[in-house]
Amino acid sequence: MTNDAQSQDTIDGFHLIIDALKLNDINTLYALPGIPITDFLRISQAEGMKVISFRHEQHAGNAAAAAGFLTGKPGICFTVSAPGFLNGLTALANATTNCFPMILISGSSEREVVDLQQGDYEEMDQLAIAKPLCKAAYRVLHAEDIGVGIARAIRSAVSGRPGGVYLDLPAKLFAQTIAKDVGQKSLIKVVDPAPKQIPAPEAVNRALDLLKNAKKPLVILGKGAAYARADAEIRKFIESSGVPYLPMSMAKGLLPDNHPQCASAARSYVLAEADVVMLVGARLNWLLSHGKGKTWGASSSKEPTKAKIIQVDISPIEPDSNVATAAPVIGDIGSCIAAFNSAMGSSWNKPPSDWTGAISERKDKNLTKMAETLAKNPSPMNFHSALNVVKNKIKERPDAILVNEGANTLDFARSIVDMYEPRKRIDVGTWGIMGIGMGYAVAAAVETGKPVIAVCGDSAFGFSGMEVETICRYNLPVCVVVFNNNGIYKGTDKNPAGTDMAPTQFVKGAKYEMLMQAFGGAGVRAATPEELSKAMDEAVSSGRPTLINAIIDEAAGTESGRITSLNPAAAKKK
Ligand code: ADP
Ligand code: TPW
Ligand code: MG
Repeated sequence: MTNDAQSQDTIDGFHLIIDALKLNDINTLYALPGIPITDFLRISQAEGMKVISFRHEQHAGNAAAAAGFLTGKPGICFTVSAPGFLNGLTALANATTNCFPMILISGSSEREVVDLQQGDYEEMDQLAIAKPLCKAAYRVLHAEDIGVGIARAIRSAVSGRPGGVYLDLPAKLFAQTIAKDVGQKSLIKVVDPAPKQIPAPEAVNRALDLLKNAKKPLVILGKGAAYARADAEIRKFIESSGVPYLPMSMAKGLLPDNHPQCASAARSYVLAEADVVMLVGARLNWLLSHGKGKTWGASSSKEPTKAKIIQVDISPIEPDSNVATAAPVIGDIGSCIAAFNSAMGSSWNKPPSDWTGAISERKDKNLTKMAETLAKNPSPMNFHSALNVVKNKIKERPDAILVNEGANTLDFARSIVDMYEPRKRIDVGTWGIMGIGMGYAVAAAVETGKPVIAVCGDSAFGFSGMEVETICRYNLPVCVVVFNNNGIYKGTDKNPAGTDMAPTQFVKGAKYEMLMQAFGGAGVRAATPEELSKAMDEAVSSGRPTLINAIIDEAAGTESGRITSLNPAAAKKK
């Protein structure tokens, strides 16, 4: 048999991996090439896959995670062995923490050499290292198992509580060949990868009884509710129940932030006062003060809320994680909320008007106060006057995706910039992690084709700043707005010893716009709201990669944004 005849009858690992992914409607790879995956990426591209090649694996991983959240399919990141794998691991762990489905697929060195620790090129027992940091981890050694490996990874990433999955592919696997018909038969199209999970009727009724008898009910929508894509059912439930709701940051826009029942502008009041709180795809973690303390109207930091908790979540072990849960409702949010909607019937009484009235009163007062602050035009700009511009842009383009990271830049944007459509805001998430900016922005542009506005603190931007080259290379419609206050939180810290600059300070007057110019994109300095507005308009209408260096008063920020109290020194002062 000639070589040609042989290759017609056989199929190699490269093609089996590509075919297995394609069979499951996965057509985009976020990656960084090198041994042993360079050829794999070349062949993938030749076979029609979209391959987005990054400058650092962490951002390829973050892109895959954001793709997972935005599409509901696992985002795929490919890395090289040891150092590349480790660079991608932060993103895998972050995706798992955020409940985003992604698969980190990494090439690895040969098992025989790794296991005997004989010092292979980039030797590392990657599977063992990944395992505690993700939802599931698998390794494929034989070409005939590629189909099963990819199928298991997909199902693990998206079923139940979504999360990150690691798939280890030793270098030898790629070039292994098997008979073509055997190979093709070994591939699996995953049927119903994220099956519905129907809640028990008694759990639904228990929760509804609580909600019905509440004097001061409150719903909290989290990013799990945004991820669930049950937008119409959720809106129907909120509107027909009449219960006020608070969106967590990535649930903003699930219902428009200017909805009359949105209680964001009276957040402290509703959390402290509510007597029944229904969590929908939101954990009672640090972002909600663990359900304890002053935030919840309790007298000490260890005292739990007096509110009765209803928790709608797909994870059966999430209830009672921080305070007692009176009514757990376990199932997928779409099925749970649909069950609520049908069990509520037509005789549902809306919450008492003294509760909704008191909320409206506070909202009006706070919104008026905020409008006054936003209308001020200080020089240099502060967070408020610059974010007022971003607020107006998102109002004009509610379909744009807002990526947001930083401390003050994040906290202020979260409360000032209203969102109007679901899954349009992606940010630092559960960990409050810096460095997601450019990876998320790339994925948002690639997956949605919509304009992307990335509002990043100058420190936050620095973590992924080199990816502006990636943005230019793929000519993505991304407008990065760097909130440049010369540092972390502020630019005004002093080093008491008077030698080096303080650890939170950066070079003053840095020209971040030049970074984008270096790769052929547009770079603009904006020192006033007018300049910022004009530059953002141009960026969004042209779709050209743009970086706007927005000059913010270096004294305007607060230490750690809104979480100053978590600093150990602050705890000491208490
Ligand atoms: P936030 O940070 O917005 O408060 P979290 O990440 O803390 O949100 O919580 C998200 C929750 O949503 C997790 O507990 C997760 O199990 C849950 N979740 C994710 N997807 C679904 C789904 N489809 N159905 C039900 N619960 C879900
Ligand atoms: C991976 C700690 C939290 S916020 C922040 C850091 C370094 C930067 C804040 O400065 P920035 O924003 O972005 O300029 P602003 O507007 O307040 O000036 N490493 C990681 N994640 C986190 N969260 C940190 C460090 C941190
Ligand atoms: Mg800063």
